[in-house]
Amino acid sequence: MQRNRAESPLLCPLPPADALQTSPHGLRQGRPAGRDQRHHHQQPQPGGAAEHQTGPVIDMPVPASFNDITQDPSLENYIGWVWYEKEVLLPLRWLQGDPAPRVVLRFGSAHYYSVVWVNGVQVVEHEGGHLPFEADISSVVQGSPDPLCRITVALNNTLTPHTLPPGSIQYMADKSRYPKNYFVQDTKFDFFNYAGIHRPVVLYTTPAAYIDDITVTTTSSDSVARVQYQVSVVGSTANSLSLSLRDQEGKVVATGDGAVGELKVLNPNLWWPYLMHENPGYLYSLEVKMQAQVGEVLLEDVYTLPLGIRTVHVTSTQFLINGRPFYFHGVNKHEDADIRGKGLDWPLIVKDFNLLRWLGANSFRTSHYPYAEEIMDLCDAYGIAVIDESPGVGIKLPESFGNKSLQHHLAVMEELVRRDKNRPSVVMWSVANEPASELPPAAHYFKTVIAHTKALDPSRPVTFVTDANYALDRGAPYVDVICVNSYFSWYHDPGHLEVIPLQLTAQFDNWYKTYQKPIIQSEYGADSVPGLHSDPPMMFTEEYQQAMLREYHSVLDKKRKEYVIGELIWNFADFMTNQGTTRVLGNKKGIFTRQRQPKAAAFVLRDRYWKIANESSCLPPVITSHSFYLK
Ligand code: BDP
Repeated sequence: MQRNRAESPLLCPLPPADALQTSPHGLRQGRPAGRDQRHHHQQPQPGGAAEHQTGPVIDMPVPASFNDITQDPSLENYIGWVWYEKEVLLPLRWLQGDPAPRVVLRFGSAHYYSVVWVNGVQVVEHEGGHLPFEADISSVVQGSPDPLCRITVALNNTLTPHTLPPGSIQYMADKSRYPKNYFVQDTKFDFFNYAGIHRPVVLYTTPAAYIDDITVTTTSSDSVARVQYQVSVVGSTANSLSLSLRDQEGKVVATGDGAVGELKVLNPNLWWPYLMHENPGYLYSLEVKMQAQVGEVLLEDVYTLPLGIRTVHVTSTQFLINGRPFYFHGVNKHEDADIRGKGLDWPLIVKDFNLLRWLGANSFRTSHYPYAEEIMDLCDAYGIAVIDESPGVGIKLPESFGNKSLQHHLAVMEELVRRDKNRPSVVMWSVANEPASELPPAAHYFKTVIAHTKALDPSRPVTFVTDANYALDRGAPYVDVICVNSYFSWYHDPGHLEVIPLQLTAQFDNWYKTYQKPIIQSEYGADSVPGLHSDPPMMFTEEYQQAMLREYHSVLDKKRKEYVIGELIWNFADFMTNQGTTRVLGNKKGIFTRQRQPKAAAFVLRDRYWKIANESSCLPPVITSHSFYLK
């Protein structure tokens, strides 16, 4: 469980789309020395951004990536320290009381390594983008005579062989070809390494004794469901806990007490994926109340958790949700858009969910890192099944399989599982994408990461996504579901659509014969530049993208009757990458453009996904009216 902005009336978000700044300062770039990866973890000096840093000062919106906000190409490709700063006034009631409330500063995510000060006092540092972190700032702000709270953030987007994702700095020493101190950041993944404070920053309070974590798992038979819960409290040993579970009409359907227990729900409304039931994404609401006597005072904390009742099982040929076979007909996505880069963008998020429903997609993979909690909330509510992927993308260098990297990967899985473990939409964890899993150390590495993830959450299957040869892959023995990426007639035999039936059939047969585990085609696709046409189809045209999809689909149609349990197109939408000779303003394998307009391939996929949904015994809710998502 991660407490977030929705829970507390005392919550005081820093204004979204406002600059984190002290007048008139916003974001500053660090010293060039800070760019050197050898100084990556050298602490920047505490204190204000304005006092300590060189470089231009820019008004910078939060949340957003900083890269595409200005006209300055050096900021677009900047590697190193940047500084954000903002002053906020805290309500006086947050600063007083006996005991005074606990004041927390929370970041939804910041890319990549962050150090945070409040009023010049360091309160937290955090390694890794894509996941939240927070600091208890009570002692700092409550000790101050002034309700003004100065928040200063130093952020460094340098990737090293031991970060997730990994990267390395290449120094170009040849003075005849490169300017002095020239370097580039090399990464082995195919998306632009946007950086900045990507998700909301909020301040919230809890009582001094508070609910720190809740874990729920659910099981069900036809007429009874059981919700196992575990609640942990911090700040008091003498406390009482009471729980009540309400249905969507607000009726209490089960109650419980104590830190560990089970709720019994008669005739439950199960959480079903979109297109598998006429009422997908059914969420109960679990209210957990804590009362604790601290000195003379009785403290009360309340946390309300949306809760979906569903089960997930994997057999050698099937993926079962609530005991029924589930076929993933979905997409791979990115957090990516014009101008804001990877910054959270509500209109874009809601647009994407409307497109997913239009498409008839019932699932996506969070390629290649955990997505914003706001996105995950909508997956829970709309019944979109999620393969929740860690930022383990581009693990290619031998040194990235060593103990230092492994320990960091385990820590990242802990953060991810803690954040998303209670989400019914999350049906599987993916620990990595396309690692060099044929290397000998990959065996120990993936065995350990997968075992650790299963220990953290025994209720879900675990996988990683591979593009290695079936006979050489050293991580595959440890996964529950084989997820394979392939680009026949694109990266292999470019232009030769006729090889697909043979090669794709062999791919599936080989993997299945070796492992007898169900298989997901976790990526396939072709770039297309919208508006480029040719007949017969040629690469990069809309016709070629359509034709390639159709070739894949005819093989998938045979294999989904056997052991193939899903297909996820690469990609939902075009997205930005590093510049390169194979990228025309980014990766163009989207079936939608970056601005979310359909290419011809979107209609091919839409026909297919609705056909698959209608074939099953499920009841597809055809969208006939518009409902608005209000938050
Ligand atoms: C796959 C990667 C994905 C890339 C895609 C491509 O998993 O991140 O964007 O190839 O090249 O191998 O389009």
